[in-house]
Amino acid sequence: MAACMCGAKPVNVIFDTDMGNDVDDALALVMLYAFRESGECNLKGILINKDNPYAPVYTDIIAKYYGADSVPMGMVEDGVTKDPGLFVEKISEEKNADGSYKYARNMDPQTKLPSAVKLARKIMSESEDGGLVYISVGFSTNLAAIFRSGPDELSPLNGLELFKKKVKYVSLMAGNFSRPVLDDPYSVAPEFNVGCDKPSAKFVYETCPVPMVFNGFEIGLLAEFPNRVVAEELPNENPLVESFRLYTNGSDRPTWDLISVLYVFRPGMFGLSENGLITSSDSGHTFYKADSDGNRRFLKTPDKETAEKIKAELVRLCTYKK
Ligand SMILES: [Ca+2]
Repeated sequence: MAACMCGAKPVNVIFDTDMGNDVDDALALVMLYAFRESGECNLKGILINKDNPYAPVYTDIIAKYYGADSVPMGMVEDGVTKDPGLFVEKISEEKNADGSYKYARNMDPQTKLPSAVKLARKIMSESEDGGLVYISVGFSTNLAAIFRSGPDELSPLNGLELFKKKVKYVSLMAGNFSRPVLDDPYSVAPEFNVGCDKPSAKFVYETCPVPMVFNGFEIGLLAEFPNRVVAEELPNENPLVESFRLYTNGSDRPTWDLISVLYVFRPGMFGLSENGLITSSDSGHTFYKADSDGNRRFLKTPDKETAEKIKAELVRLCTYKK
């Protein structure tokens, strides 16, 4: 695989995650490290949109384990989901018998990180035009704040102008675009990433100045990440192993966030809807309307055979040997 990528330019990525609300964010991040290793990805920054101080600490632990802790991180301001969830605090606080931390890290919950907006503006101001792909696998809190940001010492452009100039497209996990839900959006509860920060989602889907590719709730359900692979194929000292156990209690887990990463690097594995408009309501439900002038699309539900291929590729990437 690496050989056929020779000469191809790596994709410059900003990764925006609610790390800690589900274990798929951690697996999605490991995929980015796999693509970094194969020369396909240049991970420019990680933005945290879960507003708990252990979210960045845990992210740093994963980064350090994979030797990628030089990637800068930015933190959400006034974000949602302030609870630690099931694993980020536990993994961060776990100690050895001698009192040292079980998992190495460069920071603690008191470490002051730049705001996600500042870091995003810095990365964008240093990027070539159209040179970035933005992957969003949590809430739209940071995106909304970036869009609303004004000119600063980093760029005379406001957030929307800067984003339009520097970002090629957004790949995001959000909403639900299965056939029955497209026909009756109110038949299901709002998807988590939309429902937790409804005003930001609504604003971002309406105003995002570049194309957006939505990966709906229905896709990740079709390719569950096998618990067996994590338990048996990853070394025990990998923090993912314990995280997966704490979160899933031994079950397989849908690959929601992993799909949005995979699309960026393996677009040929997915079918896309026609261009259209995607909006969300005050209630957090998502709507699609075909429109040749629109630049929002969603991933089509893959058939069973394709879903198996997607799953195999996700497993291969998440078990790469660093
Ligand atoms: Ca997530």
